[in-house]
Amino acid sequence: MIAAQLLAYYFTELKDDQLKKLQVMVTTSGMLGIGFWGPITLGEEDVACHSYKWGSTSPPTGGFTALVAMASREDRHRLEGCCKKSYELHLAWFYSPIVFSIVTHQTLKDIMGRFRRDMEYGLGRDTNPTATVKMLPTFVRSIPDGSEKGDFIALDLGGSNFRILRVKVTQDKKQPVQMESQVYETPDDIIHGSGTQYSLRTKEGLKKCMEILTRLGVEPSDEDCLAVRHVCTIVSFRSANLISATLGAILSRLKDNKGVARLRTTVGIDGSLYKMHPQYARRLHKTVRRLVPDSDVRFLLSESGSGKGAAMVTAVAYRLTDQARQIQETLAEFRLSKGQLLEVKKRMRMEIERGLKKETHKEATVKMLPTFVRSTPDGTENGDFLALDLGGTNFRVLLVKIRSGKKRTVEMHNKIYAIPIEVMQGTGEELFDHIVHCISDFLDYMGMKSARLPLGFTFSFPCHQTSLDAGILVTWTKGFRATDCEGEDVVELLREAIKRKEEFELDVVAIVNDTVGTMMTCAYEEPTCEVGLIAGTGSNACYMEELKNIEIVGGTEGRMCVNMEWGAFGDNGCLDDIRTKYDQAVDENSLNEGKQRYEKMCSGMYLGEIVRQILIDLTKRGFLFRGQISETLKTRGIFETKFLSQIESDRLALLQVRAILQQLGLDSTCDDSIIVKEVCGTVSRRAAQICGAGMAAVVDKIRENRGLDHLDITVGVDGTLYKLHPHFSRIFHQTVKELAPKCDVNFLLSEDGSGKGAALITAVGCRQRELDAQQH
Ligand code: 0WK
Ligand code: BGC
Repeated sequence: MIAAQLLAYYFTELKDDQLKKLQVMVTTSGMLGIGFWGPITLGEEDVACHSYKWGSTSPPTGGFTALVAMASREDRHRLEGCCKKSYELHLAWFYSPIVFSIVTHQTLKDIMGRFRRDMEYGLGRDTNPTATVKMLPTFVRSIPDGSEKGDFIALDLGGSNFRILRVKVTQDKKQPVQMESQVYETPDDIIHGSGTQYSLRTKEGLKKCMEILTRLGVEPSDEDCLAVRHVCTIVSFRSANLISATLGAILSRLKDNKGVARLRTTVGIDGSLYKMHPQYARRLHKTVRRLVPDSDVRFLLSESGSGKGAAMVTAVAYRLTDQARQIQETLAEFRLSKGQLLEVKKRMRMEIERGLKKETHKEATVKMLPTFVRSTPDGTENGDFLALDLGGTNFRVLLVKIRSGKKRTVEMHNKIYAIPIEVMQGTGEELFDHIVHCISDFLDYMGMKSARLPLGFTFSFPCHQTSLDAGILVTWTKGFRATDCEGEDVVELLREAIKRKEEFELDVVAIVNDTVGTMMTCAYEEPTCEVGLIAGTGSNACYMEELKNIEIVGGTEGRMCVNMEWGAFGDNGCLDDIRTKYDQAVDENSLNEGKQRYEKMCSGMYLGEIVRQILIDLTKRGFLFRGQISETLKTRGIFETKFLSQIESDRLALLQVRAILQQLGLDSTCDDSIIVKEVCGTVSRRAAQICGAGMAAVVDKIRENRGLDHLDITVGVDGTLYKLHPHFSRIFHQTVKELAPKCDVNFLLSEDGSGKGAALITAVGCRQRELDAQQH
């Protein structure tokens, strides 16, 4: 007995480093302990109960057990009133102080690791049911951001007191939270069970100890009190150590979640043990900081209990619900009903008719430009052709070798060149000199500088064509703004630039819109392809219209492909009822304000900008990024449409969405990334739907042109938005199907781009010229 007392006393007086040294010695005796540990196994149930109870906030009972064990035979029986299994405990007593206290730093680290692992188990869907650390979701998704307000009742049950509170949350900076509360008695046995053991430290503590032990019916000596005090200290030490280990595990997980080198955080803490025990807090702080040296941890004692917290959680829940309602209201403007989409289809049809009719063509917004492409390929095309492809994401120069006959083939060689922004927005001469410079580089690269090849020029901008090889640029779109080009024949501009170069000669046979090139490329594979669609940087479509309907061309027989230039749909205001203030902002910030309104609602160049405008608005209203508008978010064009595709990808976890936002310099929370993902999804969905409504108008027009009840047709498609966005094409198909039920539309993705189509058109153009030459 004396030995144990001495041991216990000895331990509590030692500083940590002394404790370490002692460890070596104890281990040896511990070995002894292990031996002894066996019988304890008998008592293990009690020991487990200790450790179990270890976790609870009520004062450590382990100490009580040890107390019993230390008592003289006659005292022990008196204590038996308190617990039944005395004899096992007797054994436990002999060694417990040793076992309790030797929680070395390494052991704590191990416990931290084990706790961290148990946290993962608790978080795992499959492992949670058997996990011990249950990691129960609280559905508290956000911390207060100071905009909460309201009057709340809060109940605080589970601590040493039961409290009912009235909590007023206001915007008053000086006293944002006013509280009134009432504490209600808790049953006696709870008070006795826990409260009074704490302060046994000082002389006064010993006196208190005497008091308590006497009240427990034992007649303790001063030594007894000393020993009891040491046991209490050891038990509370271990409690502080163990809590530190589990807290350390949580802090290390927080650090990993945030992916930061050094975690800076605050631990809100409450509880009578922490508040009342003289050394507990200091011990806990010290051990935690030793266990997680790579974190700056502040401990903030909750002055007003968790009642206020409950009220704040309620206030935050109100705020989040209200925010969610306002965000849904904002996004509701983008969610178009079937009726609205049918209306878009009907209006597109009206604009098509206006573009085709001579008397309304001039004012029409959807220009329905003739292309002088009268038929789709018939397989007899043959020859080597040069093709240029300008207007999409990349500028390409291509050599296309078409061989007709049974085993017809198309061999293509191409090179991609950049068009610097200063060239896109410089002078026309610079732009066409740059184009010719790329052709020269390509001919060098292909070793065919001397060849005088026929050339097909895919020029993806609205051109009034007067023939296959003449096209007046109506207006630039998609970020191009080279001077001295609008109103000019771009084929002439190219020919002049080739002349200026004086290096090679080329025969520019055809100028082709990328929609027409795409249609031809797909029609070469699938003859039923009579419509071309680009859903890329820009947006546009073309289709084979009855010549008699293209009144500005004249002629009655056969068909001709019309380049709709549907990007300008709505420039007369016919879409203003579905255009939002965000669309307005994007248009005002664009190079061609008031033009290409439909394109600006559904093409790749603008979707990111629409999202950025919405994010700015939601951030200004405090719903996102903690209301902080970063410089990045203010930067036009920073939120590229490719980010929409990435963010909306189903395979992307929220963490990865946050990584993308991080790249954009947007420090986001999980909630932020959920809202951003929803905004992206809503904007791209509307784009696919209104694009689908436009296409439904086109295929229904063709069906009616041909007086058919049902039309089977193929649409050749190209464009990065259609190809790369995870949901655009699916929603687009669905919308066409829904809005044009009498048409069976097969969508064929163009593998080779429109360069091949331009070469095919050039081949037809060459043959036509030979035929015309023979007839003259
Ligand atoms: C590839 C075609 C090209 C067209 C482009 C459109 O070859 O003619 O302009 O697609 O897609 P974007 O690159 O604008 O996404
Ligand atoms: C142009 C069209 C082109 C479309 C797709 C639009 O901005 O006006 O000519 O077909 O983009 O590239």
